[in-house]
Amino acid sequence: MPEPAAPPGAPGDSPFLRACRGEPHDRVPVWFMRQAGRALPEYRAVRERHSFEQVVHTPELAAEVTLQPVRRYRPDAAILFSDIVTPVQAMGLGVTIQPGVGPVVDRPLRTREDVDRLRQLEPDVDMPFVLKTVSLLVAELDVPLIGFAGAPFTLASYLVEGRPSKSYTRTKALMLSDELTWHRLLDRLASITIASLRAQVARGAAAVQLFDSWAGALSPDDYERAVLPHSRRVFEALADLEVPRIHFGVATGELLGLMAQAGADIVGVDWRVPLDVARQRVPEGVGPQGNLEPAVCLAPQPTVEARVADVLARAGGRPDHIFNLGHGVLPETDPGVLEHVVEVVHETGRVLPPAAVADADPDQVPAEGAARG
Ligand code: 1CP
Repeated sequence: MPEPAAPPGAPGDSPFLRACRGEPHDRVPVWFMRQAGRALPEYRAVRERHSFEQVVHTPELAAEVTLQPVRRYRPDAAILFSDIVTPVQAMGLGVTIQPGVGPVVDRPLRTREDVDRLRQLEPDVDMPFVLKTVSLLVAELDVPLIGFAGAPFTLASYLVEGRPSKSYTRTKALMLSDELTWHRLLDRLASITIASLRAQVARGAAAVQLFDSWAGALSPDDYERAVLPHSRRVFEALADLEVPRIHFGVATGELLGLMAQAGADIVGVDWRVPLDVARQRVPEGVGPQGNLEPAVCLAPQPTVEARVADVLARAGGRPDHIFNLGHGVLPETDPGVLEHVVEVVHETGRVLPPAAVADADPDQVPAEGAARG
């Protein structure tokens, strides 16, 4: 029997899950991408004693690091501490996470023969430590746990380049020169991602986020032809689990409509597109997540508060908005500022009742007073 989707400590009527479903709730939910690690001194203390891989491979440590930001910031959701390359690393593909760099691959995948080295992921055999972490967290948390995985394109960018890239030259060269190998690679990565996400949900992850962080490097045409079918397959393969699905990428302003077509319930928006504009680019029924510019958290408090108010106003009090940063927490951020952002969102964010949403003009950014109720 599959385990229940909603963890015992995180009821299905939590503000985060209700917002994912577009249902009325009493406060604007907020969490931060990359809320674990990075800015937290208690994370750095763990990392002084253990490598990143040791933390991820030791369920008690990974659970502890996931809980650290939840204790401090009191967000409405936790996100599993792991990495998008963890599944392929666990399959023995020769990936290391280098401090200050990111994922580095011993033998990058660039030919049809290389791609054939990618087998299917068996989550229980390959990454039991991740699943144990999920189980520990679900037993401990009183907010929903978000499981996550890398989207086929973003994973491919690491595996083909061999390391973090700014231009994705080799990835694009493969995509544009050998369609058969490209689709074979993305198809295999989609299967790995599906297996990983399904296993996380089976252990109690209450929602999933697919990170296509670097999809914004593509033109809409290339995205639609070479990437969208694979991301769509991921979302379709999760539909029967009935957990909310979030789809996020950076610099994806021109892709938001196409990304929404992949089938997620919520589309993450980076800080480059105002939320009210983003809403016009996605169909009714797909909610926005975002989108405070992460660098705003380095500014003085009045600026932080004004920018939080602006995001809330542009969200218009609609019940399907999840407050987040437009990308991950910057390492320089003072954790106290994130704590304050959560308080301000909870205290000043207002969720309109369904009747008021129906009356609201979607093209109109409400005055600040209206958003603050
Ligand atoms: O809240 C959290 O921090 C949760 C854990 C988490 C998540 C959700 C980590 C830990 N990584 C991720 C996802 C991830 N990893 C993404 C998608 C999110 C995003 O867009 O930021 C990406 C692109 C990666 C790849 C990756 N892993 C990078 C980026 C490299 C680049 O291309 O610029 C880096 C630096 C890593 C290593 C990593 N992952 C996580 C941490 C805390 C670290 C740093 C390791 C350390 O402590 O030394």
